[in-house]
Amino acid sequence: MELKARKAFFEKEGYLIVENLFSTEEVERCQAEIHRLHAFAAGHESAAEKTRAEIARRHVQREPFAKDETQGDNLPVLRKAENTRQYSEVFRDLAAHPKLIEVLQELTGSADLLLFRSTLMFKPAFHGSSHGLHQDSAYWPMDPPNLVTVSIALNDATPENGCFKVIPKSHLWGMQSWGHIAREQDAELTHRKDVEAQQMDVPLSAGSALFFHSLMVHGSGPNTTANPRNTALYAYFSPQVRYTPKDGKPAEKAFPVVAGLGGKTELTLVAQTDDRSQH
Ligand SMILES: O=C(O)CCC(=O)C(=O)O
Repeated sequence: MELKARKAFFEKEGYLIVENLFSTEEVERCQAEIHRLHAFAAGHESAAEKTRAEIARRHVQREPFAKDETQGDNLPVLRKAENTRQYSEVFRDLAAHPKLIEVLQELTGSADLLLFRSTLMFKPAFHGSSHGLHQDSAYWPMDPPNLVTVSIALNDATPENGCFKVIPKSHLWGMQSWGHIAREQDAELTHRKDVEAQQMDVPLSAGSALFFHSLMVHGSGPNTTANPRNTALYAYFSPQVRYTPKDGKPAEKAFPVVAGLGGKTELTLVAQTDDRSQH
């Protein structure tokens, strides 16, 4: 699909699949780094890696439904790792990869792009649990709610190992309420009987990417197979989006710049005003 056709599809459906965006070598580099991060979570690192391993340990979350189990070779069962760009060069570079930026600039219509989130979502063999259906913008202090997320498949993702599920055109529904995102293996993905039947599986081959609007309803089922389903997930926004924190969250926040903005490395957004300053 041409870039312009991709944008039209995204605006109509709320999502876009780009197949084989990354090469096998690029995916293997990410897989090796994921293995490294799991080793860090287990406390295994060289002296030279100590600082980044300590930061990584503060950002990984264990799978809440896996109790004390481990994966093979005694690695912990992790659900996700947040803020990967703080301790992983591999995932910092991936966030600003020119192949991603080209699509994101087209979808957002902005040459300037900031990074809201850099996460790894893990679904280890047999242990990966469900993510209930939800809209990301219902949880994010950003207005207008039109961020773009990309989920890059780092293994083949299928309905059996917990690939994404989306509801096409649901980004046009406005903000709604969804309940808990973390759900046990056999839990239903939503209590909302009115939307249940509209879910569509999005299988992806490793290296392919799903882009979606932050109001699009999505989730994922459990991993019931012996094959892991790991993804790199990034959310981006243009400087037109304001930071609108509530409930005692910091009044200003620095966001990494991944494209444009005169080559600045970050931009600090000040809460609920148009006053933006750089530090
Ligand atoms: O990767 C997944 O399985 C779901 C992630 C998700 O829904 C999210 O982080 O908003």
